[in-house]
Formats: sequence, structure tokens, C-alpha cells
Amino acid sequence: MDNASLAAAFEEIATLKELQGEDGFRSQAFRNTARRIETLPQSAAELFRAGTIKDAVSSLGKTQLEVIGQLVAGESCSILDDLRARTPPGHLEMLRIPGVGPKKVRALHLELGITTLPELAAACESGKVAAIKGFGAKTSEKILQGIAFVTSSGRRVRLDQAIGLAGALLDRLRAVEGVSRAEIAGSLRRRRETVKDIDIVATADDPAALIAAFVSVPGVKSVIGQGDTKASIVLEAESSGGRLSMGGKVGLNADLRVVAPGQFPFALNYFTGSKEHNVLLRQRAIDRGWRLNEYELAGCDAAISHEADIYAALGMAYVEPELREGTGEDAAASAGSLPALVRVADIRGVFHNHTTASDGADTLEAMARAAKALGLEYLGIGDHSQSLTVANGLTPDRVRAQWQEIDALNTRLSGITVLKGTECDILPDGSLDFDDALLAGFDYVVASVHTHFGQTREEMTARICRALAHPAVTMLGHATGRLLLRREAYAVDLEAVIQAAARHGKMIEINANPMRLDLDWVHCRRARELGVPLVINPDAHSTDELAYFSHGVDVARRAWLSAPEVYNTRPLQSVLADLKARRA
Ligand code: DGT
Ligand code: CA
Ligand code: ZN
Repeated sequence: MDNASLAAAFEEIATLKELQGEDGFRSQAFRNTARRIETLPQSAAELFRAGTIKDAVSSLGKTQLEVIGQLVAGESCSILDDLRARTPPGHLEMLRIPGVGPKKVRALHLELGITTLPELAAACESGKVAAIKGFGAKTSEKILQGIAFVTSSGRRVRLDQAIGLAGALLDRLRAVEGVSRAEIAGSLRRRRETVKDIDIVATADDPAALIAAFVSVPGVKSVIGQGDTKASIVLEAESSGGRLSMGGKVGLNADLRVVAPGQFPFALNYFTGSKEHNVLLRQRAIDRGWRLNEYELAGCDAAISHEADIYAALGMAYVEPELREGTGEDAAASAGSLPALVRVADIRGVFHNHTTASDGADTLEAMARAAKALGLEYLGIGDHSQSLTVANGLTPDRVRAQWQEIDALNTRLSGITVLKGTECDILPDGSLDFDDALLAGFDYVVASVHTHFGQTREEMTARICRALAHPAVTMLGHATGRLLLRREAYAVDLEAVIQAAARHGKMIEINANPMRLDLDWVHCRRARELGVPLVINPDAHSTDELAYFSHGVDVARRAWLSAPEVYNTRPLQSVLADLKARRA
């Protein structure tokens, strides 16, 4: 059982307990544990078996330990089973309706016996919901709109899809007369890999005019709520997303909050979150005898006009949004030991890219010219290797022909250097898809798994670790094979993989294709701890996709990485010298 599944089970228990009307503290304790497990770099299952899980998750009580024990042993979890048996599935769906929490779901159940979304919709339409104490006509109408929303979308969307929608939205809001500040907040600002919604905080001379503009932007599918200072809409747009994406429409909720100018830094900070980070800040305020909320830092007389002023008042260095996950950033910010995070402009080249020689859409030359236009100094080619016939993998003869083509291109082009690499398949037994003599002719080798995803965790781990031990391998490509919101990672012990990379002096790729973002930020941070260099690669299959590396920079920043810890921030000469030394 991996950490994500364990965390999901704890999350579900917390939610079901709330729906059962149990004590809030107890359900919150399960939710806290879920969060902790999710950000744990080690395998919780292994820590449990070793008897050291309480060192890593100190909040674990007896009941929670039992839950982990059952799940890790592959048994069914008695608490979870019992809660599920007592909760109609429709009650969980209702929680996705904006404004409906466990208390409302319970009231609907107790008063009207409602257990499904269609029953709820019918009860809203017949006026029964409006008649319940604490509901009213307005709430009933909102619930009805919310039902339409959750049945049509309400899922998380990928960061890249949300960025596009949010950028356009923000531009329009900033163009409204009298809008002095408007910023993206929430998980989008923290650059999480997927987001639930777009959160926007703004100030305006005329809030009503801004709200009116917001609810009528192009692409609005419905208005969920509209007040004097707050509005909530559903946006719909055609999904972009390139080769791996399924396309189609994406629906996404967007919330706007308009605040007074003096409140702006506090509101932006609060709604950027994360909740865990907010808790840390609020506690620091309390320690100083102050009170921090989304409007003010009460009791403190420092002049505060920007977020950075809040951190300064609390005795901290400014914390970049990507670090605000409640994973030690408060201690580092007060000790002055936060890293200077890598930036998009630091990236000087990329190593994992495809051309028409394998499954890319553009020629070698077109890719090289596009890389130059992006301001890169070097472009590494990593077409597929011979056994991957579905992706037109190169035979040794075709590899040698490509090398000649690259040499010729390098003499012809200035301002960009093309490097000879390969994305070499890691075969099921961990051996490589080319012989050692051919491998020695590349400038570098990206080793990736593309087949036999169904191997056991032990087999897959041994397979990848064996490849990392091969002297010709420079870096591991897309370490887990996951496709966000679409395909789970294959089973693999990432801790063992990262340790192997450290032992053999190998690098690990941050595959920056926004469908992948693989290695993820949690494990990148672990790699950083172990001194493993990370490499941000777009895995571009066309000239357009070269720019994907910016998504990898987001991941790297969330992993606390500074430029020297990201290999491809090095200039060309340093890379050439290092790659040569590695092959000697
Ligand atoms: P998401 O939308 O699931 O991708 O993630 P967020 O972080 O954007 O979450 P969201 O949209 O529910 O709320 C935005 C921010 O508002 C969140 O990061 C922190 C703040 N916030 C929301 N609810 C609470 C709360 O109950 N307590 C605290 N301390 N902060 C909250
Ligand atoms: Ca959000
Ligand atoms: Zn690949």
C-alpha cells in the first residue's frame, strides 16, 4: 500500500466521521494524519513494519495505528468498512456541492431522509429544502446550481489547464476600471500539480462593477453565487494539453473575493494557503500576542502593504508560495535558511526531447532552432531506443546516422549546441536496450521504463536500480510512469531508487510534461536531501512542447531546489566537461 492510498483512506475516514456527526476533533486528527502521510518521503508501510512510524508521524494514536496496521497487512479496515456501511454514497457526493458541508448533509438526511443527489434536486425544486431551518430559498437555489456543477465537472484539473484559464481571467479583471490589485491565490499560486478551483483576490474602487465583470467573462458556464464582495462561477474551456492529454472540455470553478486595500495582503496570504501554512503563521502571531486572519494582523502596529511585510512582522524571511505547504518552511524562514529557489531563467538547456526520428512531430533542425529561440544554450536529443517499436525506436544504424546529422547541424547552426543522447529503454530485467559499445558513443543516456508496468514492486525497484548501476546511464527518465488524473504510477520503491541514484552518482529527471510532473515534488525534495542532482526535462515531442520545462521549474521550486541543485542550470561548457568526465 503506497502513501497516497493510505492518505486517501485516512481522508475518507475523516470525511465519513463528519458525516456521521462524530466529534470534529477526532475527524480532524485523521485528516491531519492523511496530510502528514501524503508528504512523507519514506514509505509509511515500511516505517510501520519497522516499528518507527510514530517517529515520522508523531500524532498517531492507538486507533490510527490499528487502521494503518490493517491497511498495510492488506486486510480490510474495520473502521472504514463500518463507516462506509453506515453512509449512503450520495452523502459523499453532496459534499462536493459548494456551500454544503457535513452539517447540512446531516440535516437534509434527518429532516427529509435524502440520500442521493437526484432526491436532493427534487427536494430543492419542490421547496422542501428551503423550508428546513437554517436553509431558506437562497440556499436551496445555490444547492440546485451546485448539483449541476458537481454532476458536470467538479473534478480537479491539471495545473497547466488552470494556468491558461486563470491568466486570461486575471487579465480581464485587471482591465476593469478602478481595479488596483488582482492576484491569483490558492493552490494555483502555490503551483500544485492539480487544482480544485481558481482563487482570486482583488481590490477595487467599485467592487460591484468588478463582480459584475467577473460573472460575465467569456467562458462562464454558470454563476454559483454572487454577492457584494464575493462571487463564484464555473468556467468552461477546451482543454489544451498536447500529446498525452485526452482533450475535451474542462470545467473549473473560480472564486473572486474583493477586499479593502488595507486588507489585501492579509487576504492574499490567507487564500493562498495552504491551510497548514496558515496554521503556522497564525500560531506565530499568537506567540507574539497578536491575531492573524484574512483581514488583519490585530495587535501589531507594523505598516503592512505587501505579503512580505506580514512575514517580516512575524520575524520570518518571505516565504515563496511554492513553499507554503506546512513542511518546515516556518522554521527555515525564521532561521534565515530558506533556499534561493531556482527560476525559469536559470535553465540553460534540456536533455530529453524527441524528433521525427522516433515519435516526435518536428525535425532535429526545427527542434534546435526552437530551442535557440527559447534562449537555451543546448538541446539534448533523446529519441527512443530500438525495442520501443511503437514509438519508432532507433536501431543502432539509425543512431549512428543521427549522430552524423547532429555533427553536421552543429557546424551549420550558431547559438545552440545539439547534444547526442538517447532515451534508452530499461528492459524488464533492468538491462539496457543498446549494447555497451553503442551506449559509449552518446554524450549521455536517459534511461526510462516504458513496458511491463505490471511488475511487482520488488521487480520494478530492482529493475530501475540495476539500470542506475549501469556506468553508461546518466539520468533516470520519468521515474514512476504516472499520468496525472489518468494513470497511476507503477509500483516502485522510490526511496530505494533515490538511494541507488545517490550511491551511483546518477541524476533523476523532473519530467516537466504537465501530464507527468514525474518525479513529484515530495520525492524531489528527498533526492535533494540525498544530494542527487535533478534535471528538468520537457520530454518535448514537438517544438511547442520545449517550453514545458517551466512546469518542471514549478516542481523544483516546491521541492526547495536552488539553481545549483538543478543540473541543467549549468552553462554548456560545464555540462560538456561533466558529461565527458562521467564517460571516462
Ligand atoms: P485546492 O483548491 O483544493 O486545489 O487547494 P487550495 O489550497 O486552493 O484550497 P481552497 O481553494 O479550498 O482554499 C484556498 C485557501 O484558503 C487555502 O489554501 C487556505 C485558505 N483556507 C480555506 N479554508 C481554510 C480553513 O478552514 N482554515 C485555514 N486556515 N485556511 C483555509
Ligand atoms: Ca483553490
Ligand atoms: Zn519516455
